[in-house]
Amino acid sequence: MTPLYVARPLLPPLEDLTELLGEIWSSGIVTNEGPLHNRLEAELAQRLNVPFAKLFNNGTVAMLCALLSLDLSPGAEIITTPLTFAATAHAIAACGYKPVFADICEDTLTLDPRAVEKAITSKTEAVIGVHVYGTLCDVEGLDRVCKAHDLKLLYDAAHAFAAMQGGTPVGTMGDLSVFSLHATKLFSTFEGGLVTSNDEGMAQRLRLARNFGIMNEERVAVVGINGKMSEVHAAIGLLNLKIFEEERDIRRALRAEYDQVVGRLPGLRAQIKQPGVKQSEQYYMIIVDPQVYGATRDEIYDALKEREIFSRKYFWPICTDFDCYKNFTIHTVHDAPVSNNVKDRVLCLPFHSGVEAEHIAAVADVLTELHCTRREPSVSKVG
Ligand code: T4K
Repeated sequence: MTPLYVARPLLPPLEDLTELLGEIWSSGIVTNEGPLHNRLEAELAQRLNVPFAKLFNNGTVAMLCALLSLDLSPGAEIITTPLTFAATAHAIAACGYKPVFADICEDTLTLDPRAVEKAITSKTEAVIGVHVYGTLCDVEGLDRVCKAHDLKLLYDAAHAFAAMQGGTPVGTMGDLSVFSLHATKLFSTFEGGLVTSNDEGMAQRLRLARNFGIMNEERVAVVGINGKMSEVHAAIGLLNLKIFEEERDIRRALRAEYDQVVGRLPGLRAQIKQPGVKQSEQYYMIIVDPQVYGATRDEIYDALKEREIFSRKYFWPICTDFDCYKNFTIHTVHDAPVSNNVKDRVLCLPFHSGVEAEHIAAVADVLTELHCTRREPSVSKVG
C-alpha cells in the first residue's frame, strides 16, 4: 500500500491546463487582475451564489485584507476560537489587532456565542467564527450577539467551500466570509484565497486592500498589500471548478463508509451531522474518548502511521497553547473549557478520492484492533 495522506490536491486534466497556459502566453498578461482571474471571480460568484467574490493569493492574506477592509481601531480586540489553524489568529495579530479566544460548543466545536458574549469588552470590534472541519458555526447565535453589540462578524470559511445551510450559501453569512483555496482544500487553485461579501462597498475595499491600496496611477487611498492571484493559479481554479463537485460526491460516500466503522466502536465519535446543511466535505474528523475506547488519539495516530496512513491532529496545539498567545484569556461558560478538553482527542483521517477500499479496511483494522486489545481486560471482567 502506498503512503496515504490526510489530503490530496485536486488535479485538473493536464491537457486542459496546457490549453489555458497557451492563452496566458499569447496575452502576455500573467497577473494583476488578468482575464482568467476576472473570469474565475465571476464564475465563483455565480457558483457560490454570492453577490461579490474577490480572489487572493492565499487564504491568510485574504483574511488579512478582509480585516484591513473593515477599518477597525488600532489595537481593537477580535474574538475568535482557539480550535483553528494558526492563520486565523495570526492574521488578526499581523494587522495590529488583539486576538481574544473564546470557548467552543461541545457538539459542533465551533465558537460558542455565549462565550463570545462573555468575552466582549469596550475594545471588542469584531468576531471571527470558524466553520471548523466544515461544520458550520451557530450562525444565528453569533449574528444575534454581534448585532446586539454592534460588532462586525466575519467567517473563516477555509473548510466550508460551497457549503449551504438550508437555502443560505455559506458565503453570504456575516459581513465577510474568507475561504482558503490551498492545495489541501476541496476546491483549490494550489495556493489561493477568496473573500465573499453581500456589499459592493466592501468588495471595492477588498480590491484596494489586495492591490497596495492603489486607487489609480495618482492616488494611494488606504493601507494595502500584495494579495493578488496570478493567471496560472486562476487557470487551475477555472478547471477545478468543473470537477470539484465530483470530488465532493466521492467524499460524501467515503464519509458514510468511515461512519460505519466509527459507529461500531464505543468511545469514537464522528463529526456532528447538521440537519439541513450541505457539507463541504473538507475533513473527516473523529473525537476519541480514551476511557471508553481504550486507547488515546495519539495511539491511533501512531498505529495508523506504522501502516503509512498519515492522519493529522488538526488543530492541536490550539492557539492558546502557542508561545505567542499562551497568556491570552480564554473565556468560557463551562467549568472546564471545551477547547482544552477536546484538543488531545481530535483526529482527521485521510479524506479524498485517493482513499480506496483497502485503505478503509486498513483504518478499520487499526481502529478495531486498538479498541479490542485495550478493552479485553474490562470486557472479560464484565463477561
Ligand atoms: N483558516 C483555516 C481554518 C485554515 O485551515 C487555513 C489553512 C487557513 C485559514 C489559511 O489558508 P491558507 O493561507 O493556507 O490558504 C495545511 C495547509 O497548508 C493549510 O492551507 C490548511 N489550512 C491547514 C489545515 O493544512 P499543513 O502544514 O498541515 O499542510 P501539509 O503540507 O502538511 O499538507 C497536508 C497533507 O496534504 C500532506 O501530508 C500531504 C498532502 N499534500 C499537501 C500538499 C501541500 C499533497 O498531497 N500535496 C501538496 O501539494 O497545512
